Amino acid sequence: MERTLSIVKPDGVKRGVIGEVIKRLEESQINIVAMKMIYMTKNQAKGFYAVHKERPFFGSLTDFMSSGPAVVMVLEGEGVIARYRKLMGATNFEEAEEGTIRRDFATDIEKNVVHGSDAPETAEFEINYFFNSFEIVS
Ligand code: 3AN
Repeated sequence: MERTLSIVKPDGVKRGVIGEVIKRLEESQINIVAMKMIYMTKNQAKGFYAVHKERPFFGSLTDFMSSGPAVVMVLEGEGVIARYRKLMGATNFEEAEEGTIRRDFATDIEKNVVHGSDAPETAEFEINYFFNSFEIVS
């Protein structure tokens, strides 16, 4: 059974699409096994995105991710990493398929509404970054 970390980013929370993201997860029969609202500090955002620390957009990305509340969720199911990434759509919303979350709601390559882990190893790191085992139901 695979797990992945989902984030409704600060732009998604501000624009009122938490419910829309959850609705799409439920419609796709993706199980939510943990969920909470967080407000990351700049340092917490830097730790979360440490893999991108050499990228030119790192400063701006971590400013954005610490600019307001976000909702973090753990999703569970067979092939859930790929299934959730398909629901999200491409990083650049202009290239995302019709009907995906980013195509429908993103306004910017950086402010792209949602995050989803891209592999089992990153999922494990990202889930442990925000949740302890008692916060995840099975
Ligand atoms: P994804 O979230 O689709 O897996 P990553 O992991 O390549 O994309 O990038 C992490 C985050 O960094 C993206 N969600 C987006 O917010 C931001 N980002 C990625 N590429 C760019 C870019 N070229 N310019 C600005 N921000 C970017």
